[in-house]
Amino acid sequence: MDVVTMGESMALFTPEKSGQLRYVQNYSRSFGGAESNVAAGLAKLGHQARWISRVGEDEFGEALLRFLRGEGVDTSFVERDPEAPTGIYFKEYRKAGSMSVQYYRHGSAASRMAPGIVSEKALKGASFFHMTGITPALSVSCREAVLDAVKTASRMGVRVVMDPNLRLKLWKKEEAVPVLKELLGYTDIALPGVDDGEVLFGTRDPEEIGRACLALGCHLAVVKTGAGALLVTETDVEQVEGSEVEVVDPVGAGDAFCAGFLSGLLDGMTPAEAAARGHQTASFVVQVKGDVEGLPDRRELAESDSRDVRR
Ligand code: KDG
Repeated sequence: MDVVTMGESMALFTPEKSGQLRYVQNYSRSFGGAESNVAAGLAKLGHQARWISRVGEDEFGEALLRFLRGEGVDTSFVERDPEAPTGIYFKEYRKAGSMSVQYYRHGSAASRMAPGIVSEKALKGASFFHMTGITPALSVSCREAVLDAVKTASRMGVRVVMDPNLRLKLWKKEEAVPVLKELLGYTDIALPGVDDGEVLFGTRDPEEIGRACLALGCHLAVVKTGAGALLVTETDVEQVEGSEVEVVDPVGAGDAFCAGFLSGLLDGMTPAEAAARGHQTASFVVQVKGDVEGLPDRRELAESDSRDVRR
């Protein structure tokens, strides 16, 4: 296995038209979840990716697993829960150029993940363990499960990658900040956005955000600024520019960036080259509606390499 990740994925309902959901009758159903989006992105680029979670013993759970397996993701460590459902979420396109999400995930199967779900067996041989700040927001047992997972990964020498992915719809800032900082303490590579940095460290300055991550124990911070990323280590600060593309649906951009970035590292690239691949991967995803459907394969990535990526 190259990368192991854990987190919740949900059935995603996208309305056929814009406006408040009360006026929408028809939706298309797909799937989304930050960590499985990363796994799907890596698998599509030819890497071995395992996603660990808990899904309901229901039709959405079944369809979600079939979808991810179809994308090439290993789901052999996913638990099924006969008593709790697979979560669902809706997108709402209310104003031009903006979108909001409505979650129906409280008490979901994934919210019942508990310590031990990411076992040594599941992590054996992995280069990276990836997690996000969404999982600890789901429940106390999920919080304990992520902490247990990062401790196990660190003990085994598996590099821990964290996207703080702060979701203030799921928990309050006061609750989130200490938990995310504790997790950053077990993290080798942090991938915060500027919005995460503002809440976590009270600054939107990418370099200050990067330095704050290093102060907590990270070895590399890749701070996503929207237009590019700033890579911060103890000895270096490096800016990597992204390419400009028309954004159809921004959800999943950070996950695609992470998939492309880890793909680059797995291919032996430098962190800056890997971040350029991260941008490239993200630029595909945002041009398609859906959290993962726009992810590129190797051929598309190679074609766009020679075209529109500024490094
Ligand atoms: O990063 C994209 C995710 O936010 C999306 O796929 C759904 O996991 C999700 C969430 O919690 O919002």
